Amino acid sequence: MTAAQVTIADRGTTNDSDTNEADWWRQAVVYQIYPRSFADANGDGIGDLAGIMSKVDYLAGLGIDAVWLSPFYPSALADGGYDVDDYRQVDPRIGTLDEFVDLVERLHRVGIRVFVDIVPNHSSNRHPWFREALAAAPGSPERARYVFRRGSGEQGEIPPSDWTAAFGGSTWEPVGDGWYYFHLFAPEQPDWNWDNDEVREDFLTTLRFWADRGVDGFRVDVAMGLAKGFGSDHPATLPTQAELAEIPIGPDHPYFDRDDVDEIYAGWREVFNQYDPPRVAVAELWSEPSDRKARYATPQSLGQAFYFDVMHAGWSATRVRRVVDMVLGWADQSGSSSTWVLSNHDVVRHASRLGLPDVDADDPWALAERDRRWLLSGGVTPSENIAVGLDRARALSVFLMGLPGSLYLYQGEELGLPEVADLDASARQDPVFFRSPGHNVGRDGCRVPLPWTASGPSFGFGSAGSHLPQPAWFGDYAVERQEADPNSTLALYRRALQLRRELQGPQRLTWVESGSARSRVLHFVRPGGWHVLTNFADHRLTWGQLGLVQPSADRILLATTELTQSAVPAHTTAWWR
Ligand code: TEU
Ligand code: CA
Repeated sequence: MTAAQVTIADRGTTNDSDTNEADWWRQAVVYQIYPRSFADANGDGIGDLAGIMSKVDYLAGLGIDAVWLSPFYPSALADGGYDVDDYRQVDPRIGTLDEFVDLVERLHRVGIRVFVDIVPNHSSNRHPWFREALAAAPGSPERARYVFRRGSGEQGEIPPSDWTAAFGGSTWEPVGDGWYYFHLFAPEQPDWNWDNDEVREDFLTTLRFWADRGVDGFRVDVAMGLAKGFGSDHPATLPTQAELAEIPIGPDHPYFDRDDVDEIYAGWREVFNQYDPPRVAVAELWSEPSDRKARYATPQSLGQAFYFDVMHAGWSATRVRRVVDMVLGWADQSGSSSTWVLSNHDVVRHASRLGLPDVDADDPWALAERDRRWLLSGGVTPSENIAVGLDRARALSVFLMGLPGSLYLYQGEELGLPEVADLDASARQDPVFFRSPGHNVGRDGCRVPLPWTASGPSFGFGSAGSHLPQPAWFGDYAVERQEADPNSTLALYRRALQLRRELQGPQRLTWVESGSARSRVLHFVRPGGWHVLTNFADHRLTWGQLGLVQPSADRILLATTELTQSAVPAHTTAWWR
């Protein structure tokens, strides 16, 4: 290090034993597959397990440690499969259980582990137990598996509360006898009653079912929503929506992040630990920054948690720095590892997002709000924003790849794929679009099937169409094209992930101050002298301005744009040793 570099923080988890087999997940790269949109082997326009099977070599070539499969269970697709009819079966449109077992074996053979998605907050309204609940009388054991409440008024015509659901509309759906069931999301997604022993037992059966079939880990949907504070039939009153909005999520909230969720996951942990190696899990948590999130990541609970905070930091050295420190702190606090995510099936793809004008606000939801408005206004993107977005996406992704901890990638981000922001209303599928008309166009734009070839039907997704229409420009991003281009985003991901594997060490980093450019640059060193530096400025910065002596060419490991003129260009991450 030169004299200009000052170590201002040194962080790490107490557990550096990543070489232990049971700890494989701590710094794993997990690639999310949205099965319906990955690859379609039988040409019906819907991605399937056989399609994933046909891409095992592609997945192995990426340099990932695991895949996470979004729901592939039988479903009416009222919410893209997050409305599960049967937790222990494969949707016949996607494949069979035998194919699933086969796929897990094939992936294991090439060193890729498998996560499946568990959706424990709600079932679908076609689940046999929900059908039984509807057929049974109020107060029956069948209804006790879900969250039923009687309405007020003579006939129960007034819903139990005026709460609004996450996708719009009321959280209460009447069933015709003066009673209502509670749904946090769409009416097709009735919430389970987690006070019910049969429900608890059934989920343990589901976890064992998949673990017995070789599944290594579970991604837990809406992990903070399970415990409800209003399970009994007639509490005096429920807060109004306006009052609810003032209750911070946590112990006093009626349904988000209550303390009693811990006990549920302690039971799951017992099941995980009955396997060798122990099964792992990651909690999906949407909430503001809070130390409470680390609870889900302890060894007594799910073991790891998604921290989406970096997604909400946008393109800003100071905000990203703050989030990185915060998340490393939570990793320490929980004895787990940090998790880094820029994209998933619920958000605008980050290659598009990072090209939008910044909103410099402390509100963690400010950027999500900007994205919502952008989509609503038609998602028009000037071509220079597309280029900037891609440069920033490459830089930020490679920055995160350098951080200690585990990284979750979303299918297509390795292609630098932008959002399909202008889908026609007639093509949309997301309940968010239908339930919040004129307010939110929904999440279909990040779920459009992948382009594998530059031309041909559905750009190689399948032999025919695709269940969400692909735009003409999709071919430009095709895997085929990027495999032939050493400067492609795909080539960058492959190279960076391979290097990451070689350079990976203990979960520790040391921040380095970057001269006068500090507010526009992040620079850290990992054990072994692995330097990671990102220039967030929209102009180049010379090594002198960075307070650094230019590393000789043979020390440079990687750069997300070409390093020229003794400078790090705008929107660029460089690694050197
Ligand atoms: O998402 C949880 C969730 O809270 C979402 O409403 C999230 O806030 C939103 O999608 C952000 O745009 C999970 C799944 O990831 C999502 O796909 C499902 O729709 C949802 O649960 C219900 O199962
Ligand atoms: Ca198919």
